[in-house]
Amino acid sequence: MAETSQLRMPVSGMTCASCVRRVEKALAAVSGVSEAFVNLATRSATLSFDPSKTDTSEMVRAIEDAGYGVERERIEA
Ligand code: 9UX
Repeated sequence: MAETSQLRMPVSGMTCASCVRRVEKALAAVSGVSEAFVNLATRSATLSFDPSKTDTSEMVRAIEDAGYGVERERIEA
């Protein structure tokens, strides 16, 4: 049975709705991520993922590779 974990991370550098879609797409492309919602108003990403398939650092890297930033110390499990 697949396990699902959730976490929320602050995303910096987003200024428009296209940014939101870019970050959501980058996160959804990570193997093990089942849901990725990005909120422009709160500048945060809410993620559901299988912890046996991916981890925080991989999801952070996906955001950074898309050209945005994450304040690692403010990631909430
Ligand atoms: Mo909007 Mo975001 O024109 O990198 S896509 S600012």
